[in-house]
Amino acid sequence: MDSQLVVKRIDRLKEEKNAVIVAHYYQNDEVQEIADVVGDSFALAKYCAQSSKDVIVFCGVHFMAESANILSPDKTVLLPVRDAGCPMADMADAEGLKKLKQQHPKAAVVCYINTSAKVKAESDICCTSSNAVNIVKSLTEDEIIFVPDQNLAGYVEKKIPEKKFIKWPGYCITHHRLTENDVAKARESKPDAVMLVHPECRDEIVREADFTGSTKQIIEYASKSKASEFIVGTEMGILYELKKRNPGKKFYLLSQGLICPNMKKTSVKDVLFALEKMQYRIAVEKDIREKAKKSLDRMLACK
Ligand code: CIZ
Ligand code: SF4
Repeated sequence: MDSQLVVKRIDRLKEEKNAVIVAHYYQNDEVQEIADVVGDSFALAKYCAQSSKDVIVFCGVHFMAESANILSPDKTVLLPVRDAGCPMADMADAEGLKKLKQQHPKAAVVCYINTSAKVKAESDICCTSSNAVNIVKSLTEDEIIFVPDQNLAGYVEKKIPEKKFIKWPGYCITHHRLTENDVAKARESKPDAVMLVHPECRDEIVREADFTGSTKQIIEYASKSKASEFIVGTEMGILYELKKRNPGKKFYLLSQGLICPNMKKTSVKDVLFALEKMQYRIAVEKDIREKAKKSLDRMLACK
């Protein structure tokens, strides 16, 4: 089917079903182009909750669609590709977390938004890469169980050394594989560029960067900056929004390996099939959903 026809059909089905399409910054360019809103996982989940639409097509990975469902249980949330998951979120399980909590009964449990609903349900408060430092600072507990990203946990720990961190040994396969050699090569080839990286990268990388932040913070930083060239150390999909907002600036990927295969699974055709067949519905079980919502609500109240 010709791509214009696909887009026309999507538009018609969107009207018919009172649907909205949201896409994460890491999605394929074509998907970001047809989306009604593009953002990070938390901004999208919040957007969905206040939207008047009945159906949300969530172009992202599983935990993001779950978060949208947790915040708007009355809406139909569709994930266009059933097996689009986040390997880092899959590294943490609720049973393991329960055991860890028993070993550290005084610790507060902070879960990164990149977790399953079941893990969120076992946590005291959720965080994103934008607000992780503020969230941990707001807690009275001296001990923190941080799940699942060891790199984000280490980043927060450095800013709040007075607290003791028990770090779940998870990591993002895409960000974790960046090496100091990648950084050295990128610096050498673009010596005047400002280096922006995500806190899911290892400490060796973060230490070398000019700025570390979430996707949203990287986009804001680059858009405000007077510099004209940037090396970007996060998933390549972000380049679409960076270039769109900053047509006069140049962006280079820190490494060609910065691709999240799961984020790239969704195509425009999958969005069409999602709307045609109303697939794949993401609906978290009620008791898990309600418990998980507490950790998200507590994060919302914290800001
Ligand atoms: O929370 C998100 O959307 C992710 C995975 C990254 C970020 O920095 O926004
Ligand atoms: Fe998960 Fe990393 Fe992919 Fe984000 S980029 S969805 S953290 S694997």
